[in-house]
Amino acid sequence: PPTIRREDYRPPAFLVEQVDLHIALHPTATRVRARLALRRNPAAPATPALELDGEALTLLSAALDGAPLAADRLHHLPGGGLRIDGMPDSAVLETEVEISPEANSELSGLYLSGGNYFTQCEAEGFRRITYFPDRPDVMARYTTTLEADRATCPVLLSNGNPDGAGELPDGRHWARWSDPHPKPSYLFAVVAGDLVAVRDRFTTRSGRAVALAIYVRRGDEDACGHAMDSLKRSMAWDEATYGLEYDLDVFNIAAVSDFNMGAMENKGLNVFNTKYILARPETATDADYEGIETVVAHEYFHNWTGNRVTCRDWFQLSLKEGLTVFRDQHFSADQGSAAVKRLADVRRLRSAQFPEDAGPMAHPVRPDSYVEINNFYTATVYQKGAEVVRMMRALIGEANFRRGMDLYIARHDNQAVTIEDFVRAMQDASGVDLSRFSRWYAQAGTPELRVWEAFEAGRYTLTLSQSTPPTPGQPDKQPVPIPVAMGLIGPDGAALAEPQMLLLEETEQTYVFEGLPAKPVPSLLRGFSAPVKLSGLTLEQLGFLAAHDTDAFVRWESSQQYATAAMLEMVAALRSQKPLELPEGLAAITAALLDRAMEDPAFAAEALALPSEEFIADQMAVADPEAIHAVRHFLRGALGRRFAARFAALHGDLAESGPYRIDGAAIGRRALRNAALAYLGAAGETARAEAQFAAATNMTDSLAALRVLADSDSPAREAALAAFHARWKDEPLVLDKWFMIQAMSPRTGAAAAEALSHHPDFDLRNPNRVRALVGAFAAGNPAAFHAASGEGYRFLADMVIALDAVNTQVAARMVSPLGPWKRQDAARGAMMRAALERIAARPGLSKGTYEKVSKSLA
Ligand code: BAL
Ligand code: ZN
Repeated sequence: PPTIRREDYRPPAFLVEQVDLHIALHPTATRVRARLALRRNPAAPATPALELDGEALTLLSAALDGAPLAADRLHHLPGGGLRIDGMPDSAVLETEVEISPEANSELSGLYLSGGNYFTQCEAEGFRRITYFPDRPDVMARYTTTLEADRATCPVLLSNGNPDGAGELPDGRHWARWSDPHPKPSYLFAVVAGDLVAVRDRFTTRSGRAVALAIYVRRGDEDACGHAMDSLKRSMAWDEATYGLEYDLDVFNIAAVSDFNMGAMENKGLNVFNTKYILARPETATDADYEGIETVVAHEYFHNWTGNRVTCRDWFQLSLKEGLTVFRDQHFSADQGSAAVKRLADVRRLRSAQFPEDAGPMAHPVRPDSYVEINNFYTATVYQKGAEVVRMMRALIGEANFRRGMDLYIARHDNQAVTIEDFVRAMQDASGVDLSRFSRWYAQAGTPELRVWEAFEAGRYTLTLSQSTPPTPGQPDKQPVPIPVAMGLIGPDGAALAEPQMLLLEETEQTYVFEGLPAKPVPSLLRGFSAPVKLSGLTLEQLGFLAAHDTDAFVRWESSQQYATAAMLEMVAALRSQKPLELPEGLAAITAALLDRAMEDPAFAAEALALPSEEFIADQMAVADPEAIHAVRHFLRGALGRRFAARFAALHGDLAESGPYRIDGAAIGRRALRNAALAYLGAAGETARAEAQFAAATNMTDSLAALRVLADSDSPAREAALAAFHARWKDEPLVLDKWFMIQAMSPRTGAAAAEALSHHPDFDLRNPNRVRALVGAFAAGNPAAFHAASGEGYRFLADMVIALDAVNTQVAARMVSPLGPWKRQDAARGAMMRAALERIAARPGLSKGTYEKVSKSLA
């Protein structure tokens, strides 16, 4: 399959001014009539031919300016597109195609889920609905007329505002939608079927009344409150923070249980995975509630950053995604504890993006090439992209950043633009030269920051150096500007200097602080001011910072770094057959955390969690999954035993009385209480978990208890899993949790995971279920996935091969855990390669899976 390169970008030969669609819905034979008003693009070299993308379409008719197109002017292209020769400068093209939503297991284009119709067009799904120049720099106005059977399809939705509806013969009906805003085809959407609406209203600050609705399956109406509330808060926040108002009379959301992504920002008609809409205390965890708030905000914020101003081409994906993740993170931070939100974001960045940056698929935030764009909806484009925007704001200041956003939108409203356009707006608004900063968009890899210090006669010298390791296709790296938020702390814990922002622009720079009464401890990267790896502090300094820093991030980070160092030493000890012991320094940090736990329970819960096995593996040149697991298991048990009385007291004291609430304080208390429960479970005390499981009235507590039991050798394990299944077998999102708990349990080996894939409730066609079992096992159960027998790798390869015939996007995603084979020992590396080679050898492999597998093998 061909590689698409950023440098090969050419403007489209033709623009589309107006699209009028008529879609007669039918499960196996949907008819799509498209009328495109085309105009030659003055900005492109003249060409006589028009090329249209198309995939899995059956062409029924084609006419240009009212006359059927003769066969010698109409050519079918390899891959499914069309070429029309002899094009005038402007013309109206009318096509009719037939498609089968029922046969569409890719979940891209128009498909059926539970008997209802949904679409997904990003990135390249619109070409599976009609022939079109399916690229984001072709922006058009759309009207969409939908026609369907009234009894089975009472709801007919598309983008924009409603624009008429009526009856048709034979029990059919129609509805028309008009979208006044020009948009790229990837934002097109249709939802139709037997859905019910939960309604509300929002009035924008300039007085526009917006009708809000969330469409769900009958019976789920009571589970939409949190999503609706999150939507209204997002709308108000974007007005207050950026002056951005909503721009249509309706804002509709539809929830679907078969969905490749989390959600999709289609103009005026967001389509959501049910996972990010439905929540009741009995069925959704606190993390689910937080996910809903974040994703609802994210999709809403796209209305300006993505929809009104969109991407010129898919290499610019982070233009909308990095910026919109930055905006949703900022919004969520404003809703509760900003410090705890930051820890969660950093944890996620480090668990998903840092490994990506160190693996075979490493790519810049703005990639230079791709085979399948769906493979680039990555943690790098999203999460690292958000960090880059965050650093830019730190460099130019909040007020300038806001001015830059205003300028960006004023300049580029209704345009498809590039990341350079965004950076230029920030630069013009602030007067700060950002040319060097743009390297963050162009270079892959995580910069490594090192610290040296000297102190003499009141003069403290801090030297920082940076280097970025080579990544595929980028052997040599230039220094990037790294904002280092910092402070200096004296031996008594008091600040010895004003907090400040150092800017490390060169490979190495030295900073001098005069007149200090004593040697300070440097508190660096406060708030994680840059997405880098920091090293060079001693264990003693880390322990001190964990206890004394005023910056919550550095306190947390220092305790995590301390634990990491201790765990790496223990792994080395275990490998040379030495007995494991609880490091007293780590016990002291834990004791200090417990002393202050009730000051901020949410923070304490985050800080008490040991670094993940994956994170420890990432710190080793060659990982040792069994030893890492044994060490972490040992440490959790040892800490649980050492502090058993205090964990038991916390668990008792934090017991909830009164109704379930989902504010930050209540979430924090449950998190700390369940952290205590988990430590007690690790110490072999499962009676509390059994009692909590039996009595829980909310999913957070129920699942936390089930996780403890599932990870234990308690006789109650099987009964608890069976009871959970029996109770929730008709709730798909809860059943996903049942699969996930088992997939991630160290007690589940590869054979047990494989057995779960034959469970009657497992379904390869449902992406959530696949992620809950296969994704969770391969990415979240490292000891079992990397079992020395190779069974884990074989299981994953079998699943990828089976999935590739059903849903290529999900299949390609599942390849990732096999990528970093160079980080494993020779025997495991060889088995991982063998698994990749077995996938690569499959005839008819999709180009997305092929790209992941071939890049992993390179
Ligand atoms: N645009 C795809 C889903 C999202 O990032 O919002
Ligand atoms: Zn997005």
